[in-house]
Amino acid sequence: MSTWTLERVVDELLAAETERRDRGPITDEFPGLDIDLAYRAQDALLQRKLDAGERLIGVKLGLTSRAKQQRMGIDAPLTAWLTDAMALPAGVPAPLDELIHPRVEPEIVFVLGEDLKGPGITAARAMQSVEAVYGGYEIIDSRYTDFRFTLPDVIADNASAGRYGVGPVALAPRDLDLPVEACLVEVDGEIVDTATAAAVQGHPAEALALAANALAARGHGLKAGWTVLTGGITDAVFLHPGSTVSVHFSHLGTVTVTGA
Ligand code: 0L1
Ligand code: MG
Repeated sequence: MSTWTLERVVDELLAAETERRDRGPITDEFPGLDIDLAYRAQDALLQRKLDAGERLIGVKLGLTSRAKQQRMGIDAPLTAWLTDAMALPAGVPAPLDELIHPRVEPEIVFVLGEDLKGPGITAARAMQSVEAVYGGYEIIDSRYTDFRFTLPDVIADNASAGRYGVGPVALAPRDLDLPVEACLVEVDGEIVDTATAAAVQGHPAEALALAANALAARGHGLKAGWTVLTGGITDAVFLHPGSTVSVHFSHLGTVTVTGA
């Protein structure tokens, strides 16, 4: 008989994170971890972090671009939570001694000026709730060995959340043609990838609408002031000690992170 419970899923993922050790996919041992249970585990994992003093500051989407879906072999987007402990201020090196096998990916980041709750949210309606658009990055750090997981595994693991940072430029949505906003990813000065924000669901506002509608189905809404990471635009690159990843956006400036 399976000894797996929702609480054990959360315990194992939190232990992997705090002890910096990766593990096999939980679904290998617990096939009963379906999408519904995985989101309940994600919520319970968030609650543990809030109980420990972290603050909920937004949401992040995962697997919203074809580049990410193809790399991970999963063709469905997912939502996850952002807490203040994940924010890396500009110029602060990424704490590699707190991470397992971090990878960096460029993201379009929204800050909301008003609450947004589904159902029935369209991309146009979602965009009305956006106060500012930033170029940013996410450091993903799956708790699973070699980033090998199924959709329920990665949902329970809060979409591989590690750290994130935002660039120096904030633009109002009306001042940007977002789908054609380009980004260029450099590792130690070498260009490794390029894409435009249209890679994210055709328009990152589609990802925001998706989040609002998916969260509403679970009884949640997005709040004014929250940060929303709309999902990796390109594949993610490993962040090694002493190495610097820079993302140059065409209108949203440059954001840089170095592995400490
Ligand atoms: O580890 C992963 O790649 C899953 C999270 C995806 C994050 C993203 O697409 O932004
Ligand atoms: Mg991401």
